[in-house]
Amino acid sequence: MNKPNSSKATKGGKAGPKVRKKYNHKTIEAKWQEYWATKKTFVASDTSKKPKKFILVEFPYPSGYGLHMGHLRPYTAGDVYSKFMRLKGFETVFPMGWDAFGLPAENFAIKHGVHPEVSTKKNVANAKKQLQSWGMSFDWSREVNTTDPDYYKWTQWIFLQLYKAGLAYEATGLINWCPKDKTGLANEEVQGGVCERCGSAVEKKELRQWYLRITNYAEKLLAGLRHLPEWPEPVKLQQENWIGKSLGAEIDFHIAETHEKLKVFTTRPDTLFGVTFMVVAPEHPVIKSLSSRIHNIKEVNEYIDTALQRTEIERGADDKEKTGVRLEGIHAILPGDEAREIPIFVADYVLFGYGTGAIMAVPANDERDGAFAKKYHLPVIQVIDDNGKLINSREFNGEDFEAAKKSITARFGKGKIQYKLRDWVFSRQRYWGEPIPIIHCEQCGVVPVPEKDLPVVLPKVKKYLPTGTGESPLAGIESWVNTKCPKCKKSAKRETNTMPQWAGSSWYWLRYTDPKNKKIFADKKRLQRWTPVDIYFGGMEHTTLHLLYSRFWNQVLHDQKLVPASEPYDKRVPHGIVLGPDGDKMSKSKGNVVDPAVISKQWGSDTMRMYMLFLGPHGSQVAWNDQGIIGVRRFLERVWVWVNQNNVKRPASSVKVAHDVEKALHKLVDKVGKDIESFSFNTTISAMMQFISEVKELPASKEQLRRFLIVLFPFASHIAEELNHIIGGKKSLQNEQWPEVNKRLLKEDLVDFIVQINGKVREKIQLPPDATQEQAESIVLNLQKIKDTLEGRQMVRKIFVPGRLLNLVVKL
Ligand code: ANZ
Ligand code: ZN
Repeated sequence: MNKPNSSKATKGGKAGPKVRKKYNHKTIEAKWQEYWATKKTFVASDTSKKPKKFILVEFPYPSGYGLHMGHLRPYTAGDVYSKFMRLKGFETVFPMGWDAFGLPAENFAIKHGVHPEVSTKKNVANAKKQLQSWGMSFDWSREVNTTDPDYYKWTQWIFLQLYKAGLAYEATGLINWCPKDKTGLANEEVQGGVCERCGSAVEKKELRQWYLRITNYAEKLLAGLRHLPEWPEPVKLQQENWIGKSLGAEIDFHIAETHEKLKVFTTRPDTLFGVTFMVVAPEHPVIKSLSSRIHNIKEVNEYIDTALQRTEIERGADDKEKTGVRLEGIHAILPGDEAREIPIFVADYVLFGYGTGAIMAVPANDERDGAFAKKYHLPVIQVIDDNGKLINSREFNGEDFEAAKKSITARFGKGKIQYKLRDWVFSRQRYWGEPIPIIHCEQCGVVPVPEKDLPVVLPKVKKYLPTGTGESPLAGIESWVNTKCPKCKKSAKRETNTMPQWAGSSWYWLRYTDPKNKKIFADKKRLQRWTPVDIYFGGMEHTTLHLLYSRFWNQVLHDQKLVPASEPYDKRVPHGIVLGPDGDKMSKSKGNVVDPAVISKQWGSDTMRMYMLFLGPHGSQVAWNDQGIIGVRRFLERVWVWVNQNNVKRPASSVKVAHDVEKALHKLVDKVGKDIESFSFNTTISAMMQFISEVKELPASKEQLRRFLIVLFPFASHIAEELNHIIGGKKSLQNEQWPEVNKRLLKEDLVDFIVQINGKVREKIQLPPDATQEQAESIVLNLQKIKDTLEGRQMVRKIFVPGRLLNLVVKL
C-alpha cells in the first residue's frame, strides 16, 4: 500500500498515480444535479408500500434579492434529514413551493417598476435555480405557487368554507393600519407597536374589513398544543400566551346617577371590596353616552384624543407612567355596598379590545392600579390578609380567597373565560393577493361567489400601487368590479380587498400531497397517505403568525371532515438565525450580508452545506464566518484522496488494517445516525472529520468506502455520488440503505501497555490504543508501585511509544 503523502494530496490529489483527478466541485455538482433531475431521484411515490415521512420546510417568498443564508440553514437541515429518512427505508416527501403573494413581492415590484407578476416569475425561476444548485432533494413534481390561479382557486374555496361555517364575517372596526404599506394589518402582524414587515409605527383606522373568527377556535388551538409532545416548549408557550386564556368573572357595576350598567372583567372577583375606583378605556361608549353629565368633558375629550394616538403596546406597557382623567359628575356604586361611591376615570392603560374595556381597580392587589392610585391620591383598602383570608369584605370576611372568587362571582356576577386572541383581520387594501371571493349586491347583500366560478382571477392591471385611502387598487378597475349578483342576477360589485399574505401558506402542505388535483384541494386518500407533516423545520418568528394561522385552518378543515389529522405538524424544529461575520443580524444596510451564491461558487455547495451545519447547534444562532470554511473544504479533499487512493484491488496483507477502518466506520454510522435523529448536525460533521483523520492513511475495501459514502451522502451529496461512481457504484447513493451497525464493534478495546523504569518492565496496564502521553502518565504516575520506586529519585526523561509503553528514565 502506498502511503499517501497527505499534505500534498490534499492540495488536489497530485500525490500518487492513483488519484488522477483533482476534486473539482464545479463539474461534479453540475453533473449530479442534472442526474438527480433527469432520474427523478427525489420524487416521492404516492403508492409505494413503504412507511412515509413528510418533511417540510417553510416555503420562501421569492424575493428579487434571491435566497439567503437564512434559507440555506433550515433547508439544508431538512434536506439532510430527508435523505437520511430515504436511506432508512421511508418513502419520504420533501416538497417545495413559493409563497409569492403579499407585501414583500409587491413592494419589490413597486420599487423596481415591474409588474409583480413579471417580477415574481423571474424571482421564482431564479430561486429555483439556487435551490437546485444547493443540491436539495426537493420533489419538484409537487411544486406549488400561491399566485397560480390553479392554486389560489383552492385558497378561495377554503375561504368560502369558512364563510359558510360562519367563520368569516364583514365588520367595520378600528384596525391596525400601516401608513407605509398603506394597508390594514392583523394583530399578529404588529410587533412591539410596529409593522412586522416594514417597521413603521402602526396607526389605528376605522375600516370595513373581513375577519376570520379564529377566536371560536381559541380553546381548540390551546387544547391541541397539549397533544403535540414533539413541539418545543418555548414555541407552545408563545402560542399559549398569545391565545392568552384567563379565567375570571364579569361583574356589573351601576352608574349612580343614571343606573346605567358598567360591566367589568376581572380575574380577581375576591378583591371586589377592595375596589376604590374604576377605569374605562378611552374608546369606551359610556363616555359618549354620559357626556352631558360629565362636567369636565372638554378635558376628557382632549385626553382621549392624545391617548388614541398611542399604540396599544405603548398603552399597555407596565413600566409606563400612568395617566388619566377623572369623569367629574358621575360615580359608580359598589355591588354589595350601596353606600360606597366609586370614582370613574378614563385612562389609557385600560385597553378597549380586551374584556369589557372597563375595570374595577383594586390598588391593594393590582400593581398598575396601585401606581395609578398613588399618583391620583386614591384610597387603598386591604381585603386579603397574610393568610389569604378575606378582610374588610362584609359577610365574606374569613373566607379563603380562592373560595371567595367563586362565592363573590356567584353573588354579583357570572364566571367568564376571556382570551387575548382577537379575530383575524383578513383583508388587505393591496393589489398583490388572492381576491376575496365575495360579491356585494344591493338587494341580496353579501353573496359568496359560487364554487363553480372559482377562481376569481386577479385582474391584470397597469396600476397596482396602494391607494392609501383604505380602498384596494382593485376598486379602481370598473370592468372587474362590476359584475352580476349570483343570486338575483342584477348588477353587483365584487369585493375589492385581497387576502393577507398568510392565506396561501395556511394550507400549502396539504396541496403538496396532491398538487394537480382539479376537483378538490387534495384527495382524501393522498391526505391519508401523507399527513400530518412529520417534521416541520422553520423559524421562531412565525410562531404566532403562520404557525398559528395554519393550525387554525387545519382544525377547521378537520372539523369539516376534509382533512384527516386534527393537527398539521407532529414535530416542529426551530433553528437559530444566521448572523453576519460581525455577529450582527445580516442586513444590506450593515453591509454584512454573505451571499450563498458567492460562497457556493468559490467553495462548492457541498462545502457550503456542511459548513452551515458545522457552525453550531441547529437551535442556536450562529455567525457565518468565511475563515472556518477552509476546514470543511479540506475535509472533503481528504475524502476525495482517501477514496481515490483506495480504489484498487486490495492485497490480503491489509486485512488487519481494514479491521480498524471497519471499527471506525461502525462507530461513525452509529454516531451520525443518532445525531441526525436528534438534529445535532454539527456533531455529525465533527465525527466525520475525526473519522477521516483516523483512517486517511489506512487502506479500505470498496465495500467500506461505499458505506462511508452513504453516510456522507446526506451532507455532501455531490462529491459522495461522484466518488461512489468512481469506485464502481451504478446507482444513486439515495437508493442505498443506511448501513447496519454491529454493536460489538462499537466497544473501544484496550491494549496492553508496558511501564518501564530505566528500561526494566515494572508494570503492565490496559489503555485505549490512542491514549496520549499525558493520559498514560496521569495513570502510571499514580500507581502505588511506581510511586514507591520513584520515591526520592530525579526524573531525567520520559519515553512514550503510543499504544505500547512508557519508559521512565531516572537518576539512580
Ligand atoms: C381586579 C383585579 C385585582 C385585577 C387584582 C387583577 C388583579 P389578564 O390576566 O390579563 O386576563 N383588566 C381587565 N380588562 C382590562 C383591560 N381591558 N385593559 C387593562 N386591564 C384590564 O388580566 C385581567 C385583569 O386585568 C383584570 O382583573 C383587570 O384587573 C385587568 F388584584 O380586576 B383585575
Ligand atoms: Zn343580488
